[in-house]
Amino acid sequence: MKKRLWAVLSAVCLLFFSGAALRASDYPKRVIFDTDIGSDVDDGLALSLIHALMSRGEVELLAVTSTNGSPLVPRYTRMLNAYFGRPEIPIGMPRQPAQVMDGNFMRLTADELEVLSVPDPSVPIPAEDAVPLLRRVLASSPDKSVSILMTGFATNLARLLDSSADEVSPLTGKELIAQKTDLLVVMAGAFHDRPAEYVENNIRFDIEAARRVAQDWPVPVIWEGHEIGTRLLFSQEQLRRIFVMSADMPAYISCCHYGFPQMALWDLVVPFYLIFPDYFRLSEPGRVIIRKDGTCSFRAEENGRDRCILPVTDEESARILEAFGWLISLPPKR
Ligand SMILES: [Ca+2]
Repeated sequence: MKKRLWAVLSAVCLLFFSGAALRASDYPKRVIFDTDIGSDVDDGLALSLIHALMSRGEVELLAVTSTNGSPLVPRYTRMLNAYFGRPEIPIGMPRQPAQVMDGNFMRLTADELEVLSVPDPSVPIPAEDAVPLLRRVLASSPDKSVSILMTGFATNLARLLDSSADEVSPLTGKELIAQKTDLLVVMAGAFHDRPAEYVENNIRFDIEAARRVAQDWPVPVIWEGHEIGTRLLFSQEQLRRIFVMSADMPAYISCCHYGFPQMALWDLVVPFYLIFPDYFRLSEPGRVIIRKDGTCSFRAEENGRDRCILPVTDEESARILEAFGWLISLPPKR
């Protein structure tokens, strides 16, 4: 009898505490994905992972904004969204991009899959100017309801921060971010195991924008440094096994066209962290400093806005890769 009572009490406690951790109002998490998709293959994999989280009811993707100004980006992104049955997700592009990178794997993958995924490829792709799109999405969202995920350089987010009041909102960009978002998760910088003069790509491609975001972003920021993704690798052989039941997925076909024997999975960490933070260990609170030459460092500070993801151990890496594999090979709901 005692045992049964204990079991009932334990179940009630479990329900209570899990309910506290996972309030219904927290899910699905509303996200904006800001990316330099096409510069490397892992942005597309990260977008596939977001779609899997969306199919599981954990995420609602409000918009994809690219900092890569390549004309291939809207075509590739729409193909990927359409493959998962969501061709209507708005796509934003930077006016006067800081960088244009035509990853050929985008063209090859779109050539192969567009006809199968997009109902009518002749319909113009609804890509629009990124900053007005970001402002519109934020202005129409409830307070503190949006998390922003950044896996490219910071051009769009710095311009959003500097944007003025307009017809969609009387708030400045900084006020909108403070009112409507709760968290920014960023892949940028390097905080462990790298020489002090190292400049990470997502900072190097637009140093001023990265400095602006690091200095003035008004809500908490989680930083994934370069050292995290370099310990999260898939080989082509691992990918072949992961996608054995779903070899027609854009993520797999993109990796085949990309052709590198090994892929580091920096950008997947960003959406994965948002939903599964317990897979990672974080630094104490502090502040990320980005210098004029693009080098950066983290300084511990009481009540600091920032935290860095700590380098993953071999055991943590194995668990995270296992979860990545399941998520990116999850077929769309038909
Ligand atoms: Ca990226």
